[in-house]
Amino acid sequence: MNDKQFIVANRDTLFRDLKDFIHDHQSEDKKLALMLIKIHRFRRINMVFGYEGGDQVLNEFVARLHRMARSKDYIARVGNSEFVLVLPEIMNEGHATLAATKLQNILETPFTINGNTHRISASIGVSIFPTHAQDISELINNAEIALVDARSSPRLFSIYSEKIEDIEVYSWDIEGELDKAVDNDELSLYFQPQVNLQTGEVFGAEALIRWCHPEKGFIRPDIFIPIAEQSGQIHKLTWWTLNTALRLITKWPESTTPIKLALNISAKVLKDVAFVDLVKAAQSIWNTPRGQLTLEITESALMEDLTTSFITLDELKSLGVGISIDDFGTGYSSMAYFKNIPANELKIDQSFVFYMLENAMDKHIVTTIIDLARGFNLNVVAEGIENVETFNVLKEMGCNIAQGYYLAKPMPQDEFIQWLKEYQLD
Ligand code: G
Ligand code: G
Ligand code: MN
Repeated sequence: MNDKQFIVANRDTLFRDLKDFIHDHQSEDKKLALMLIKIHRFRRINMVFGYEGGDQVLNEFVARLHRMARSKDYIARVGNSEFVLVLPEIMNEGHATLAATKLQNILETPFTINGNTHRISASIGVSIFPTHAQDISELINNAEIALVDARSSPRLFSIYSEKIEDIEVYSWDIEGELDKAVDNDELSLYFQPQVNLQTGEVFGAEALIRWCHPEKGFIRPDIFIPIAEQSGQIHKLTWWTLNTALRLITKWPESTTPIKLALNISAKVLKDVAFVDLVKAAQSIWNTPRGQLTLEITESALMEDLTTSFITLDELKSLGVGISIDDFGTGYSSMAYFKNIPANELKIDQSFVFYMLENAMDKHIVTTIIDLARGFNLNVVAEGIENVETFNVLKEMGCNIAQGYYLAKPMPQDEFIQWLKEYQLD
């Protein structure tokens, strides 16, 4: 661990110094790159390791950044887990790409926090003066647009271009297009299987919404769901998902124990007083057997308004609907409320499952959640299982349901039915 403290500018000094940088570059034939770096899941690092652990990561990150940077480069911390690296006097975009690649490489070595190794990932958005921007605010703005794009790029890195801006949220009317999407049949549901870890039987499937826009291609739910939540379109979407899913499952092959269906429900919808009636109506339209439908609610959504959500969840339970707490372990729940939680399932957040074999702390969290679930007689789903080793260890740990790419990726209805048939033959 490196305990040397490096000098890092803050947001205010960055703005001041950028003025000088831009001024210097105006007269010359040189370019300047602004890289916006966002460390992922930093909140979780703070939660698991405390602020001291979080600070250890930041110090080490800055130390590595200093080691890779040229002496004329400039580093600033602009948010909790956001940094800016200014690369003055570069000749072309290639230099920025090189720097971003180097940056991703220095993150490949795990970080040590309180003696535990931990992997850190970050997205990088780049914008170049004067190629992409004429002033500071445009430069930063375009780096932010690139940062959004970076999250879905293979190397978690993106350089601003008008094309990106075009597909990113900023410049087109997602809200308007989303309204049409429902009517134009652009939405579909994919299903990802869940298997009983102890018996090997199929337990159920999680339905995941997909939007294929005729011109823009696939648009990720992490982009359009938050917009739908803000605009209120989430209610229409939820009604669509509920009905589509319950209609589709009537075509699933018969099996000895009915295959459960899990749907994601956003916090916004949970607060809607009419929601319970909608679920009731959809179940009666499609004749859904009691116990087949499970609703996944994120732990953080639940925590937003405990009293109201507990009442709603109790009403849903009385309709024979299962309640699963999604992304469990990331939402700061306390034992005080846990004993009354109206749920029958916990879903361990995939970030804990990904590295549980190499990270003792992650494994410890997984064990704790499994024990907690058993103590309260709840099902426990591990999602994000990507290999057989993780699958086997979870089985030994007494986890009861598995979900992840190791078993299957989310699939369209026809493929899912095919998968079921083949799986059940084995
Ligand atoms: O399937 P994918 O990994 O792209 O999903 C990204 C996120 O979008 C996940 O957090 C998932 O829970 C959420 N999501 C997927 N489908 C739905 C849906 O139908 N409704 C809501 N509210 N969220 C969904
Ligand atoms: O937030 P929520 O738990 O609903 O997110 C579910 C998302 O996780 C789905 O979109 C699905 O595509 C994704 N997912 C499921 N299993 C795996 C896995 O094994 N690896 C990765 N990387 N993602 C997964
Ligand atoms: Mn989910």
